[in-house]
Amino acid sequence: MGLLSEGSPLTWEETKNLADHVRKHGIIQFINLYKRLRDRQGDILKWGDEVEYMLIKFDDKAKTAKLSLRAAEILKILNEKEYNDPDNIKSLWRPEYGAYMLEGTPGKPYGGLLVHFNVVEANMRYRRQEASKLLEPNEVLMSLTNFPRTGAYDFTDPPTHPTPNSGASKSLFFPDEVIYPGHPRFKTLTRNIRLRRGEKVAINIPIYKDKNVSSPFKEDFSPFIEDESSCAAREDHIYMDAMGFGMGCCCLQLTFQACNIEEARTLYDQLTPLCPIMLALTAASPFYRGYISDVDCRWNVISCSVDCRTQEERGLKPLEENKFRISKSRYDSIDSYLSEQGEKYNDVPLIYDDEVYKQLLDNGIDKLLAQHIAHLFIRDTVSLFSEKVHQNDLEDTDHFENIQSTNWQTMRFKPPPPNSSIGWRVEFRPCEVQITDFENAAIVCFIVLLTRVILSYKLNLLIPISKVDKNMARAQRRNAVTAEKFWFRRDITSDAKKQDDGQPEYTEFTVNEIINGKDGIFPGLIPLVNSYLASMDVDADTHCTVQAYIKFIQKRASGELLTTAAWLRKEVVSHPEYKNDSVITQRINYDLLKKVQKIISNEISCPELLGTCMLSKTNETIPAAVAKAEKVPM
Ligand code: GSH
Repeated sequence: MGLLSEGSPLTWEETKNLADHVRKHGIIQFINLYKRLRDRQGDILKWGDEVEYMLIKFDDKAKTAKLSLRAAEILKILNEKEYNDPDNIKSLWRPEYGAYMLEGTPGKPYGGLLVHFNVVEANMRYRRQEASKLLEPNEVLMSLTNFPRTGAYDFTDPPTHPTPNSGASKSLFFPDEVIYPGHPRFKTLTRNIRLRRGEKVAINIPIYKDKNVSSPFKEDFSPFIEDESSCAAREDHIYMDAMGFGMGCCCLQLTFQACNIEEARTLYDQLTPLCPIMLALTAASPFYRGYISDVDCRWNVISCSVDCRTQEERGLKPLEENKFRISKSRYDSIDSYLSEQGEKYNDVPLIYDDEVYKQLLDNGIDKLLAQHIAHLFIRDTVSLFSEKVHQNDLEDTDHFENIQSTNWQTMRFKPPPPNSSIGWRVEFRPCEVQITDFENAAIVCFIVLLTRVILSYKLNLLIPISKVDKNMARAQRRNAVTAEKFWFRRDITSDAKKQDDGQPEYTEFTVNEIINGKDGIFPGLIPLVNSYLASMDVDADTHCTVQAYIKFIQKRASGELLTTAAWLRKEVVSHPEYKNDSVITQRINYDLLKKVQKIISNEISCPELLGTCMLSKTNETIPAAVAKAEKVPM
């Protein structure tokens, strides 16, 4: 997340009345920036990771683990360093949705050298230590995708209480005090999403039907019997009713700077079919509101948690006040490719305002980019600050960013910010965050290596968008890595013309086949990465580190190592206090997170999750001689 605009939020009524104003000026701002920057060339490949963390507070006497709501206090201290010496910092820290969340990135982006792969994990470690130094005794920073008991009884430190009749969420379970208090964006979004939708958000995730779960599973929400929750809650599902259940989850994101707009469009498209595959491979969130669910990933939870579509837009009522039926939430997978190569795979009907689309075309923007932007702009603003209403459309881009940054999709196509040295970028957003720095570094380096392989070998991974959507649904199912098959392009190495051998362009593979290859049928992404690496000069330490990461990814894909989600499930169901009722009690939660803490601090090993050779040679600094030897400019 970039630096957030600050100011005083307008009321929902005021914001709603300015929706067309924001759209109109947002489009003009995009047109102006496009004209200024479309021919920008020669930016070099840079990239960076973003890790989201949670603060956990243990009570060893009471045997509880709760979310500690001190992120704002800690962030204030972390940000001082940046404020005092912005050019010499090794990390950047930003707020996120939860009052218990922190987002950390490297102080500077990494570049094109292979040796940069050797500093990723050390920098992640540095960040974890830097923030951890500011914690109280028994407080721990964890990169957990979801806290198992969010919204269950007594889940925060200090204790908080939901306010179903007032406030931003009006949740039965998620108190407003658990929303980050230091910036108005988060509460404003929460309130406006609920008000725009016309009712609370409704998240229903299938419960894991262990043998002692009642059938049907139905919770009693009294005394809120008349509350809309009793209608929205579905049988055999874990019901949640607040944005915090979704946006309170943590993830691992990557941003790439491309050398020009064309390369950015190629990367955006080529990484799209990998989103569901990487979601399945990084699955890490099987627990919600103190229950074991039947899904392994956060994706649909967040999607429903910010679903601001009205009943008309969701197709439940005829269109009267609203303009469009909209098939997806603002948080979902992308709906169209951007490169010429991708055009023929855009098989999902795109909703947009014809006038906006035409205005973009009339200003020299090509069809593919115009429809992408017009489609993002079917959304209303859900957060507007009084200071930002009137802007200079030739210089400012806040209205464009307002809509762009609340379209939370698997991929994000990012124009250069005004007056900066930053080029066209793409963001890769599906991955769930893992428990250890080793795992997160492995995933990050694997994805960056894939981008190099895609660009150098001119790979083509494209499949129809509708198939990517199908894969997104499959990726979230329990044990998807080993149990599911995913649509994937059959021949990714030869170009489409040469490929006309009468066979279908895409077929279904397991994650193992996609990552490790299938004899004589599919080369596998890792073998391609390895052949790319074999052609490069790389120093011994970086080689060792990258090989450890690659082996780890291979084993996760083959099922030899458990996914984080599978490991978390296993820990809970084998706990002596577990009663086969899919309930995660305070004690089970405490023991689970204590174990996570010991894994992070290397007090215990966890070979079923991490393997036995998770030793990288990661290093905080790049030796000058190594950088020079790679003969690539720093
Ligand atoms: N934690 C999220 C996930 O697991 O996918 C991603 C982070 C995110 O999208 N955060 C929201 C946001 O708007 C918080 S409301 N971030 C700023 C941005 O995306 O520009």
